[in-house]
Amino acid sequence: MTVIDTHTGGEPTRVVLSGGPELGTGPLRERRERFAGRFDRFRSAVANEPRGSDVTVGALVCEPEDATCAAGVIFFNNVGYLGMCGHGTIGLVVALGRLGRLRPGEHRIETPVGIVTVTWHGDSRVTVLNVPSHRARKGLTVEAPGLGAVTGDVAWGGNWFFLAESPGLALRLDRVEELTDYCWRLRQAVNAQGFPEVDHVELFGPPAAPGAHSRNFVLCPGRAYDRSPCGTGTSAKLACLAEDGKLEEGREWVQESILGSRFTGRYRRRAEGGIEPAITGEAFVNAETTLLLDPADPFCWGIRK
Ligand code: PYC
Repeated sequence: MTVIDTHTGGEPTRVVLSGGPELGTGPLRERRERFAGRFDRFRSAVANEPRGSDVTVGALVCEPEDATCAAGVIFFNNVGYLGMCGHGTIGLVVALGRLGRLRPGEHRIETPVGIVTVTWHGDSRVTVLNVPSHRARKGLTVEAPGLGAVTGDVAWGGNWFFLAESPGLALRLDRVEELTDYCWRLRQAVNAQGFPEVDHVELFGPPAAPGAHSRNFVLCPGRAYDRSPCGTGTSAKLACLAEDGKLEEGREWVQESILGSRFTGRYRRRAEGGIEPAITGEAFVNAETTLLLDPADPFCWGIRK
């Protein structure tokens, strides 16, 4: 498989350009199901050790169904598949730009959960006009074993999130173990309370650097934390801020990750309800390489958990 590796605010994306599974045609939602049902070993070979790691997000480039789109993409990770991926889209666009497959300017990209419009600024910067985002539940209180009662919101930003204030745990790299344990328990409690689709948990606290509005810690479905501020998570946050009247339409929201990397978000309200979020971030290319699959290798298809 030929791949190009990028990172967006510290979070890796491995873009699979060729040699991946042959998923045929049709809506990307259906092709993602085919990927999961018949070709899941490709996901594991790319994302899991020994070639990948728990934090690797894969991006399989596909022919789009909609001819107005420049590309289609299916995102995946160490345990499964994503709907959309904000940092991954930024990485994909910078990778395709480097290869000369995209020019600076606006393009449409098809994902399993809808079409997003991206602007490649011609350098490391990309703006993603994400899928419509909304809050599904405000102020859900869950009782998680060992954590007590925790209140947060459930929102969609291309993936499902539970968003809550950090319970006094500092959002710092030296607290990652505690943050991971906290978010994992929280996710299980939220899932048990009628939200089985929520697979990301996002905690918020004050920013560490001037100019940012907030810092976050995002735990992904495979127990890896997002090194970037999480594009779909920032979209979900914007939906909550918009519904609470805490951020005006068009105003900037600077979201800091646990590393201090930043996304800048803003939104437009939709007449149908919810918002259209726009997220700007930066990605850099780390490697252009070929992944080799040797059937004699006992770990050819990756080490699954
Ligand atoms: O940036 O949307 C994102 C994302 C989802 C999972 C990891 N990053």
